Amino acid sequence: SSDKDSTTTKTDTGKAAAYLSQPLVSHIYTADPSAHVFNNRIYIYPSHDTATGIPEDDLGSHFDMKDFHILSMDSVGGKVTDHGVALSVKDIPWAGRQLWAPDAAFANNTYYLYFPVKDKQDIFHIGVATSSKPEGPFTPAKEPIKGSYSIDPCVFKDDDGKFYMYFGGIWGGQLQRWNNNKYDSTKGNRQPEEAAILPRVAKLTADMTSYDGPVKELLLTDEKGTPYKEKDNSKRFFEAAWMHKYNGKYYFSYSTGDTHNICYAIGDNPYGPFRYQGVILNPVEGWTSHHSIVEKDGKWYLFYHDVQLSGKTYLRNVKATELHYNADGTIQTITARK
Ligand code: FUB
Repeated sequence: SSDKDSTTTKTDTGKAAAYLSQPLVSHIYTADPSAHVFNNRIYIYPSHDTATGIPEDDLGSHFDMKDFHILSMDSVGGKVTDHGVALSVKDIPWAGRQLWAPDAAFANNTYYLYFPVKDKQDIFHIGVATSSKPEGPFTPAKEPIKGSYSIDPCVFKDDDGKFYMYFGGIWGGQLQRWNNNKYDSTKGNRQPEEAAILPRVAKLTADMTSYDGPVKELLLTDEKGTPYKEKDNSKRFFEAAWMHKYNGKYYFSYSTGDTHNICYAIGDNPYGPFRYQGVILNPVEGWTSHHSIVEKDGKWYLFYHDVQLSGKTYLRNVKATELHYNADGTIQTITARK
């Protein structure tokens, strides 16, 4: 209905207890929630799912998103505001199609929105857009970030004020086509015995719009320190990178894609290596799983999505629930199925 595709500002309300694990908004479909606390308020940077009639395939062509809406709320369980269209694919000079999972950061008195989109040759790159307000509207740079590729940027601010971008996604996210930061359109998915493809990391320059040096691979290993093979698909990286810090340790979390887990691994510095610790979120309804983790007022929250409202994998709805650590710093696994 036209209501589902509304681009106007709307609000949803709900009572705190019942609200947890219910869709944060239901007047539009939203996914891939990257949550941040700016000015003591929670801002969520999600994908905006719509039904455009593109048939489903293994490359995710049915995820045919055209703009972003930013959501905000004072607290999890409180009133959620949809700030309307913050950036449209038609306003990004280099963009072709498929505006996928974004993230945001604040520095230099400016809010930066980072987004993956295919260029006019159908190759994913990551772009940046700026605004004076966390909810936008955002003005995109004329070119993608030089040296960027693939999807799902996560921009992490370390305690020393340096920012790092983690990114990448295999299959439809095209990471398998990039080796040593060079593109080869003939490279397909890896075979079961081959080394698993690794996520990427790049430090950002002080102006937040470029990479400060070459993109590096982020080494992920199993509990024993052994790097993964492609066949280790219940634990190896697929997409949805997120980084957060807890008690001085770096927690890198991600989706395993075709096995639908959100896993995490711990490291001692932003470049890793990262050793597997377990599952944060068991498979949800729908094929994709994509999350973020944020602290607000001393509590930790997991933002994630499922397809409760539509039952369709490409029409998702974002949710939030509390996340709990054990005394040893491990995270308690969340099962969010209805
Ligand atoms: O929303 C499109 C894609 O689906 C995202 O980029 C992936 O992380 C998956 O959630």
